Amino acid sequence: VALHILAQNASCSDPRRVSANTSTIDLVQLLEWKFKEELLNIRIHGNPLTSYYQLSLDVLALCQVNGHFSPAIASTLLSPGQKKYYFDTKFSVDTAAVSVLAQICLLTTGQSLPPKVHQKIRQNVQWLVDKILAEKNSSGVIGNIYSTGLAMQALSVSSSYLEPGAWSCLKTLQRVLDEIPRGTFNNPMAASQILPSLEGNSYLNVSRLNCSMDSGKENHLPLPTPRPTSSTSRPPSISVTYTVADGVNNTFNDSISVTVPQGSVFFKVMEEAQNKDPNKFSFTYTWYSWGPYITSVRGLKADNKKRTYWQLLSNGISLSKGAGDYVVSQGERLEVRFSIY
Ligand code: B12
Ligand SMILES: *[C@@H]1O[C@H](CO)[C@@H](O)[C@H](O)[C@H]1NC(C)=O
Ligand SMILES: *[C@@H]1O[C@H](CO)[C@@H](O)[C@H](O)[C@H]1NC(C)=O
Ligand SMILES: *[C@@H]1O[C@H](CO)[C@@H](O)[C@H](O)[C@H]1NC(C)=O
Ligand SMILES: *[C@@H]1O[C@H](CO)[C@@H](O)[C@H](O)[C@H]1NC(C)=O
Ligand SMILES: *[C@@H]1O[C@H](CO)[C@@H](O)[C@H](O)[C@H]1NC(C)=O
Ligand SMILES: *[C@@H]1O[C@H](CO)[C@@H](O)[C@H](O)[C@H]1NC(C)=O
Repeated sequence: VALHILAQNASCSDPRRVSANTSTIDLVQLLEWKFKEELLNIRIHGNPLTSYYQLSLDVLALCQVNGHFSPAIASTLLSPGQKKYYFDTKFSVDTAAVSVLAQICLLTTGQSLPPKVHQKIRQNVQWLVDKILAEKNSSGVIGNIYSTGLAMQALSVSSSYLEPGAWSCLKTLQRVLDEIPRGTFNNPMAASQILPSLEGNSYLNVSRLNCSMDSGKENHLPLPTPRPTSSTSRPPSISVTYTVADGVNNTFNDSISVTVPQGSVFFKVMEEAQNKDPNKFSFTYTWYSWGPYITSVRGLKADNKKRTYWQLLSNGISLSKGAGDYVVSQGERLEVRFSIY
């Protein structure tokens, strides 16, 4: 809902009056309600229904459209914390970046904050900015390449929290530009998260658009006609090892050798294994905007309440792409491992 509010806003359409079939929906009211449900769940169970990434999106969207919520509660919600900003032991740059955007919005949007709240938010942002910077490597990547776009947005709106010379925006930008022709951002979601920072924008610019510039104009985006893929010869086959393992309770760990056409993705390997031996290698998935998300393997289901998920690995290293995008190569040792985040 938060993402839809931002999208409606960016399209110069009112998120409080979205026409849906014959009626209209108030997305802002809907998000206010969902946000309350999240706060309630945290009070009762100590954890959100979704994640702190999504809570940050909530605050960002509600702040942008002047929705009804308490900045004081938001400042406590987004304060430093292991459970909030880490998956297992790994700091989540993505989560921190959206949290910074949300809190810079709180600091810069119209309504004046009580001094204590103002100061708390400033402290939160400082902690987050320092943590984000600590995840930067010498080539300019911040976290991994898919968190870099969000990190750029966060750092560009919080420049007053950075020591001079602490971050070279140009170097990061150059690194991102180098990755584009390699197809790194071919996934539409990956593209959508990298684009704003390439145009000097952040999600905070969404509510500052001049919509009167758009009125009366028809939008005709020229869409490229897809070129027919001229693959005449069949690609050669490659073989990989595929393992399914319960890394939580160690109840199983089975491997199989699978042959797939060169250029196949991880998902294809999983399908082949499932065909060969459904008892051991069956799996289910849910389709998200990022692609297929693996929800269960061999009947063992991922469960957010227990913080379990099916992790994808190659040669023992966690992948930064999903099963639908990761292209496998000859001799690779692939694994899906039931893990805790
Ligand atoms: C939270 C999160 C998770 C949680 C999801 C559960 C939860 N508690 O919410 C956990 C830790 C389990 C997770 C797992 C994975 N994730 Co993740 N995740 C995120 C994060 C930080 C936020 C997603 C979100 O809430 N979006 C907002 C909501 C509104 O959008 P949504 O699409 O409905 O969100 C759901 C899906 O995105 C899904 N999901 C989460 N991650 C992934 C990854 C893939 C490939 C798919 C298809 C779906 C998916 O879970 C979300 C919650 O229900 C994003 C960061 C980002 N920049 O987007 C990374 C991100 C999407 N994940 C990523 C990756 C790589 C993975 C893994 C493949 C890692 C791995 N090696 O195993 C696995 C998925 C494996 C599988 N089973 O298929 C990458 C994707 C990059 C890419 N090019 O595809 C991102 C961008 C992080 C990054 N910077 O690398 N993830
Ligand atoms: C739209 O409204 C009609 C009439 O109320 C209903 O039959 C139809 O299922 C609705 N469609 C959707 C997509 O909600
Ligand atoms: C920086 O991180 C990226 C993505 O994780 C990686 O590909 C690259 O090799 C790293 N560069 C250096 C110099 O460590
Ligand atoms: C986005 O907003 C910032 C801050 O108001 C401004 O400096 C920047 O120029 C805006 N970006 C664009 C592309 O207009
Ligand atoms: C918005 O754009 C219109 C049309 O170009 C212009 O007349 C108006 O001054 C702009 N408003 C702002 C606030 O920039
Ligand atoms: C399963 O076995 C493989 C091969 O021996 C090993 O590489 C992998 O780490 C194991 N996985 C787990 C979760 O124990
Ligand atoms: C691991 O096994 C224990 C004991 O059988 C069980 O209580 C727990 O739910 C299992 N963990 C997961 C994540 O399934």
